[in-house]
Amino acid sequence: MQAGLAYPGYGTMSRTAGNPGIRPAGRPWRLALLALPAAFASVWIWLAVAGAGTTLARAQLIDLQGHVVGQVTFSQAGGHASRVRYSVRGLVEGFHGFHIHVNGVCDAAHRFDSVGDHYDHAHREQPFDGEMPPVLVGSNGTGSGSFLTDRFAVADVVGRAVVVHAFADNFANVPIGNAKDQYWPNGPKAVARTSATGNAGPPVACGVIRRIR
Ligand SMILES: [Cu+2]
Repeated sequence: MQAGLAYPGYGTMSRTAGNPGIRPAGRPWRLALLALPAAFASVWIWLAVAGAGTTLARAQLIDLQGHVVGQVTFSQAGGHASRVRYSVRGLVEGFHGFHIHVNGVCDAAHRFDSVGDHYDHAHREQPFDGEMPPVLVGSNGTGSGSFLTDRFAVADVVGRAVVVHAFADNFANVPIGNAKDQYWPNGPKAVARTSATGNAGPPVACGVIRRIR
């Protein structure tokens, strides 16, 4: 007999030993099997109808070899807010800067230089509007996430590029040090790197944001 699993308040539960007293025989059980998928289907239909009027855009991410490595969707979430969902694969483990850049051109042959500056409606430097929470890639090379941002509406970013950078974004938090091999607070080297990419390094994945609804 397999050892049971003890949970507070639930007594002892076993993975193998069923309780014949709780399984109804015959038709009621079959009806339950039919009702469950129907309930799921109705929820999905309701979600589809509820979201039918919202602007939706999608970007397929490619890497520097042109291989598809993920997808990002942008859905209008009311007012000026957007819901961003992403999934990536085949990337290096760790945090990666995740940005909207102004040009919707992903030229892998030229290391995605084609994406141009960061998107910001007021042409600020950091924090710019297209600076999003970082992508966290696990040890198996995949990552996924979802967040809400009011920095842009979906229509603002359609036709632009979403970029995953090689390294983490420092969000303008420049390390303070005074040794020669460290950044100096507000020193030209620190400011230049932070302004360019949040010190996130070059793009490693890129996708053009296209409206699909
Ligand atoms: Cu960037």
